[in-house]
Amino acid sequence: MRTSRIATLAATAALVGLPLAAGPAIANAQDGGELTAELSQLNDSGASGTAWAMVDGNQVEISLETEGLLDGAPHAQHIHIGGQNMCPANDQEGNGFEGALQTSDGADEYGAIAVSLTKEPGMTGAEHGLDVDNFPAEASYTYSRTIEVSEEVAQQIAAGDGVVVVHGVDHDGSGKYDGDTKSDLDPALPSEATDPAACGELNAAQMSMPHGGVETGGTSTAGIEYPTALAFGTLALGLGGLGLFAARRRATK
Ligand SMILES: [Cu+2]
Repeated sequence: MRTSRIATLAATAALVGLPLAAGPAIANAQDGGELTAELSQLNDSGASGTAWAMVDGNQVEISLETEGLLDGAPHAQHIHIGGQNMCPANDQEGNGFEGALQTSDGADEYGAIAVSLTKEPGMTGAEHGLDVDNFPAEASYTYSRTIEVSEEVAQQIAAGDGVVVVHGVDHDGSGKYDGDTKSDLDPALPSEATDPAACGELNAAQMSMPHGGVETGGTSTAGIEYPTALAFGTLALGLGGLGLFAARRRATK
């Protein structure tokens, strides 16, 4: 009887400790931590990828690796912010070709374009979201750029509100962007050119950026924040246990 009660108390205290343990890590990301995103396919595109981002003031250093995209066609790519700051499901249907998800169909999930991930010399504002001459145009590519954004956008990305979306899907397998459905972003383009192909939510890093300051900033920050989180969790567990024991003692008296 006594043993099972103690076991229950410990389990309850552990539950109480969990949300507290997550706190310090989130606060740390807002101070300019590292973020990562695993990109997975939308529209059954077969595309995938990984993104890393580091926010420092109003500078965002971002790297992106993709694969499985249509080769030889430009892939508009952006950081979206807004909506629920998340990705739609791969099987989510929209208003496009045979129910394909068009860019605006996912706005409730990933919001609007906040940063255009163009290559030099392309501009990076939201209004340059369809600068097709300056986007990567390979099936698999590596992209890296440090971009100046507004303070608000920097804070939103650091807080985990950014969603990386790569566009361009060859729905009919013709090997190029074509078809009668027009883009919801620009009716001069086929919808295939702008439909979302892959999406990933930028969250506090689970792995390090493959280049640039990996051994210094990223690793040491992670080394500090994790024990802090553990300490908070242990403290919460201890306090939770004490509180419950005190309540039990009062109840027995
Ligand atoms: Cu986009």
